Amino acid sequence: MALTKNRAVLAWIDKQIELTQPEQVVWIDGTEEQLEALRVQACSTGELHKLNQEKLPGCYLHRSDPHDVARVEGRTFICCKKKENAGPTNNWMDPDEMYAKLHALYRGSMQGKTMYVIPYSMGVVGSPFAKYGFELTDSIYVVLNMAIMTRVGQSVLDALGDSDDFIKGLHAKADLNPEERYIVQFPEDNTIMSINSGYGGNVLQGKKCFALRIASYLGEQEGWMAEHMLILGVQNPQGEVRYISGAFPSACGKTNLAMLIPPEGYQKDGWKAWCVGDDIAWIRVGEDGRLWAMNPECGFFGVAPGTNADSNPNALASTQQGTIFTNVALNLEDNTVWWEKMDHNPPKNALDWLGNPWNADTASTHAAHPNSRFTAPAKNCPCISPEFENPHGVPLSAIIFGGRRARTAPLVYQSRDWQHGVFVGSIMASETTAAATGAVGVVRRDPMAMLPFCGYHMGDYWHHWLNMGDKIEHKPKIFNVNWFRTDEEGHFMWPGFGDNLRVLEWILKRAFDEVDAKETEIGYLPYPEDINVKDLDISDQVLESLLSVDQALWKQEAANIREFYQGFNGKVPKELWEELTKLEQNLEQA
Ligand code: GTP
Ligand code: SPV
Ligand code: MN
Repeated sequence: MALTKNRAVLAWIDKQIELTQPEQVVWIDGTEEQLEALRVQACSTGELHKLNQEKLPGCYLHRSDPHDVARVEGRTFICCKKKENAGPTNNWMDPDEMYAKLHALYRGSMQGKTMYVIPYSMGVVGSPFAKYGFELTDSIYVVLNMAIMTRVGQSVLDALGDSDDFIKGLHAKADLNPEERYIVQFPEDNTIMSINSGYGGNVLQGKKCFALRIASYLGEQEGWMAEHMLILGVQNPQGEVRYISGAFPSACGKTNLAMLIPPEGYQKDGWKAWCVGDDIAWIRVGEDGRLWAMNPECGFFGVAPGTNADSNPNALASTQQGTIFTNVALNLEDNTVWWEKMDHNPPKNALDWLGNPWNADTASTHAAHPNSRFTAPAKNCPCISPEFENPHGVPLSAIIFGGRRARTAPLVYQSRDWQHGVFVGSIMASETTAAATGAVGVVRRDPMAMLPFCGYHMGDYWHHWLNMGDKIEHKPKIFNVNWFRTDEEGHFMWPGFGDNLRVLEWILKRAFDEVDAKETEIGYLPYPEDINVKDLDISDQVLESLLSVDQALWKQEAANIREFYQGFNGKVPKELWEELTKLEQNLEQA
């Protein structure tokens, strides 16, 4: 039975029922009883596998279709009326044409199935900054994941009341045909439609589809920002907590940085780190003239491989209860999960992510898929910030951009000012990862880590960043970091993970004018002695190399940026062209 009298909601849902023809419709009220009944049902059909409830209470394993294991950027569309408003970095189709195509695919696709109606909120329900949406889906896996990642159920309907301000989302697994897979955003209609996938960012619509693609468009209209950013609080020995947000491309370290554990020496001195968010930030100018960031999600959809007691103990702890694992290996010894680098004790009797027998002694393939994930409730995280549920979010002192670059980008540098900072974000580049289908390890430009997530023209998005700068009285300082520099032999030169706090310390000192820096062609770099390397096994030579600017590489970089900018049909803001020219001149004069 419908859980609301909202006419706009009911009228829209009726149309989707008529289109997809489900056998029955079930409204998700958000109660534990209902969710538990769905888990039981999913286990009975094999959609979920119940794990060892003593070791992993409330935890389940799901295997997606082997051809449906990552976001599909080539099949993701922004359908606005004018093609030029989607810009050169998005796939576009005329909305009418796309609706016609999709309606043909959705027609009758839920026959004999149940349609679940998920009312969900991005942000704390009732917060002035929360936004509400519905996802209609034929997948219990989607329902259970959305119930971890977002706030779902009756409270959302009550908060929405009879308003027609909601996001309309329809998802059908259909027959999972990759050739007919579509992830489509209609920003002008507040509408999301995804079909023929059952995986991650393709179908958990609150995440990338709504909280980034649609929300970035709304942000431009309404004067705020939706960004692919983690949010972290760093508490110094004086007890002050200073907040940082950071944009890194998919599988480039947001979850890890967000849950950072300070190195031992720092802990002894009283440093602490608090996680506010690990993937998405909604950012506004506060009445106090500072920039405030909130995390619209309430769970983590994190990369499993590489997560372990050394690299990210907080993430590991977050997955010990109430978690859904997707495409990891099943350890048959004790009915628990395993993935690459989880520990030094890989199972000999396991099923790999495909469900095939796997033995560490003889295997020549991965046990877990490289993009296997955990969906864990944020409240499980030992370092979750006391401000996590603050509807206003937290005030930002610094914004960092970063990517995976074997060369070129130094460990850290600071932009000269907001405009230069926007330039630094716009020229971000990173090696591609398994988070999206396609080649891995290829360097591509990924401005602000938003290349796959910006719901409108990237040039207009850069204008929006510049305009926001004019509205912020107390601007956060903007930095770029790179944890992924490698030496001649391909080894990482910087230890990374918890030791990244050493770089954050410098960043926050710069944000509060507490330390000097060296002016270079690309911006301000630390003097090597200002990066605390106490207890680290790193030579002066390596540190110096991490903090150097390679002229030849940067000249190539500048030429490549010029070419990149030329692909934006004249929509790159003149301020960014000026910054590029300045960079080229600086490199010429050096
Ligand atoms: P999405 O969820 O796809 O947006 O990814 P993310 O940005 O949250 O990336 P995540 O923190 O899950 O890290 C992805 C991979 O990068 C993992 O394999 C990590 O082990 C690795 N990684 C993260 N931080 C560091 C670091 O500081 N140094 C090194 N060398 N690797 C890191
Ligand atoms: C990413 O790819 O940036 C993710 C995972 O956070 S997904 O939800 O699949 O987009
Ligand atoms: Mn992400």
